[in-house]
Amino acid sequence: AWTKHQVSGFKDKDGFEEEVVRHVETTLARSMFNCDESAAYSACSLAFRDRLILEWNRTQQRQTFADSKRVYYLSLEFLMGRALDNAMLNIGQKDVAKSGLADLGFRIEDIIEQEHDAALGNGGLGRLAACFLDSLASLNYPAWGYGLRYRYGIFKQEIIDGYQVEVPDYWLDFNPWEFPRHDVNVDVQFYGTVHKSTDENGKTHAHWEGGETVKAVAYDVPIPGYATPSTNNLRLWSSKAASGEFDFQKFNSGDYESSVADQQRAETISAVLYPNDNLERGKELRIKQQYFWVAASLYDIVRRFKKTKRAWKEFPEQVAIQLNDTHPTLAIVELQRILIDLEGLEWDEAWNIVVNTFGYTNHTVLPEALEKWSVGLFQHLLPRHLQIIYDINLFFLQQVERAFPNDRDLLSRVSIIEESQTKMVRMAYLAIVGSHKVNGVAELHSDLIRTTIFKDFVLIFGPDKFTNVTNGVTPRRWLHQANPRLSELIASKADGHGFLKDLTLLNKIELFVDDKEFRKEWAEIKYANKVRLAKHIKESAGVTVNPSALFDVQVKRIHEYKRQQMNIFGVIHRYLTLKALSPEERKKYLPRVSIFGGKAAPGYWMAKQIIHLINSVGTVVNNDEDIGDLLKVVFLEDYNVSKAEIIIPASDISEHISTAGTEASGTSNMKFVLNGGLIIGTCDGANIEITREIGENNIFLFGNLAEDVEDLRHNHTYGAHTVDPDLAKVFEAIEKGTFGEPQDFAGMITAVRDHGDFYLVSDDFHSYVETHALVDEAYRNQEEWITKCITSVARMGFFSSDRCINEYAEGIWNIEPLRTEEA
Ligand code: 26V
Repeated sequence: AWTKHQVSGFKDKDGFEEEVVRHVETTLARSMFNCDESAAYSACSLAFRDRLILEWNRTQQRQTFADSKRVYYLSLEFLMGRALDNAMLNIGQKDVAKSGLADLGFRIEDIIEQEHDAALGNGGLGRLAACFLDSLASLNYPAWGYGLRYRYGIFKQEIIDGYQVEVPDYWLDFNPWEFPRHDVNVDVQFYGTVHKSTDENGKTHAHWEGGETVKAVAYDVPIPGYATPSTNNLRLWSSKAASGEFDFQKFNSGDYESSVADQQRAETISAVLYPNDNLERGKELRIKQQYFWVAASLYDIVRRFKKTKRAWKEFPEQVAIQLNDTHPTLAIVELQRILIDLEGLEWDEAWNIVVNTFGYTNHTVLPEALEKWSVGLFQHLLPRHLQIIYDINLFFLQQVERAFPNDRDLLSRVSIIEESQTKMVRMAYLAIVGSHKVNGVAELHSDLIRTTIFKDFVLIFGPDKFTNVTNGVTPRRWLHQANPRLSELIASKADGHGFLKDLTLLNKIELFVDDKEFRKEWAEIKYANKVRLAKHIKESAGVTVNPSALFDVQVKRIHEYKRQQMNIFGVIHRYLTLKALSPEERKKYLPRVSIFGGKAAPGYWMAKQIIHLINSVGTVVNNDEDIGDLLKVVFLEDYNVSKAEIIIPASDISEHISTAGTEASGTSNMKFVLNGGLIIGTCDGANIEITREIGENNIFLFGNLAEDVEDLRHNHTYGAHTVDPDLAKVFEAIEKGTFGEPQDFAGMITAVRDHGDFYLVSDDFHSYVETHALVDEAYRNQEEWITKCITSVARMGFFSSDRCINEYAEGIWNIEPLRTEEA
């Protein structure tokens, strides 16, 4: 029945083919006789893009006409992955394309694979933003994303001799999914000075004269909803020199080189995505990116509001702006500046509007990830904004002082300005003070921010300002697209594909948990997905793995808190155990493939050491004839969204083993379970809610709890700290040179043994190893294992990003979906 409500697609496969041929012959100016896969990809994308554009325009018109409240999602990262497959599925015409392409002599999978990932993000935070865009469009919310159009996305990772090497990701060569809007551009100011003047009424006015202007040019990306005509917009800003191609003044006066240099400096702003995840370095270019993007986006939002000719006080009834972490916090200051300096509002009236407009999502409690910018840098780059920040802080501290008189300690703890050697602006505090809601991304995480890093603010503002919205993932990409056979099997038992729009309908499959035929097909699909991954492993890493072995996967950014080092130590422990057995005893062991993937930040020395150890262990173990298929260790190069779509559906067990209290949510944990894989994990982030939903018999939890971490760390520093005996044997083997030059891995060992084991690797190691033994045991009983998998999938309905977006819409944005014409 929903076919009526979707993007008007091609009439049939012939209609599709005609469009592809037309694009090959006209847009691409090629002949069908030399149409290779790359040209077929281009033409196919252009054909689908044409279908989207019409609905995209209609959606924008509908939203303008309805004149209802819009939400703007400000994120420096959108980890979109590929667009073509997603567009075909959301429009509901992948079948048409498949048979049309077959007629033209192509396999649809080969065509899909031609596309370069749009990798404008680091990891979980950026992928969450992409899932949110999919849900916002699928649920018909009037919503825009705003971000930066980086020329280089996250670097490509190559593994050379076991080491990570970074290669630039130039992805814009041919991108049919973006539309340059050269007519939509904004001049953004930097540096300069502030003058004050007094008018006839004695009121002072601030005027900021910028010292440098950079032009922001809009590039729009259509975001198709699933089974709906709604097609939303993602607007990405690209930086350009303000005076056009060249500064003709300089050009004419013979200063050609310096005019080129000016141009390049301007273009540098949107040149590259910062590749650190969870580490803030306070670089000037990074804050320039932030202000550039925030200023352009707010100008655009305000311009759109002004067209409605409403009074300013109605702004929060028309506009909700969500801050994805503190990266866009300057938007709070910029809106206040626009209202008081440019629009002439009084401070209090303006501030009221600002606070009611913004919501702030926190994504980490790691202190090294919390943004702080030096006051000096601000003074230089954004002098007027610094004044406004000081005023915001002054009024806020006065409010605190009135409510808590004579508590100087409290005042200095919550001040937006940190009075340290180098004075710093604490961006998270500014975001809290300037927003009406602050949310964490999983229950434990939201509790932690309320009781630790932001506890003073809970006291000041009351508990209602702080809330939880547990993350979710889009079932369109992470089930239907990544695992089409499983999606079909579920549809056959759940009355069709309705679960892709209401994921709680997955519960219908629990009725079939004992259905022989269903279970058989379930197992066959998992096996086929493993065969596909095995093929990829062979091609990319050169390792032959047995698809019948247990596939144990940890794919995510490499970070000490995520504890890939504990995983590889566990693998070494398994290897040593196997080696010590007789060939007869060894046969009783369950064959296992340990699969790793993930990027290290280029400057993160310890993370790079971890990658090197994983690869070195792989080289030794994979070539040990005593071991054979019993253990293989694979590091998959260049983990990204499109690789995740192959890896996740092939997992038997995946690792979500962060030190308790450090992983805010995790979202791949949800994707793995949704694809019929089980989890080994700590009581951290969303693992806790996953356990509550699927039942504790269906998950392998281990390790210390968040509430005990502080004491354990204290003991490491002041008590007797001995390394777990099994872990000590692992260290011994590394130090003997079993996996190559011991010096190469010394840092990983000293971190645990001599530097306080901050991430509790030793404390959790025993329970980790024991729990892996339970995994082996459980996997031997395939019947029970499959029951666990089916039951878990059936109970994953809660973790859809649709549920999550509905919670934001109701609890934070106060917006409603827009009815589409047919609805
Ligand atoms: C990001 C960046 C990007 C580059 C420059 C420096 C810098 C500093 C801090 C951050 C914040 C990263 C926070 C983050 O990625 N959090 C992750 O958010 C996911 C979505 O909510 C969540 O699932 C992960 O657990 C959490 O680590």
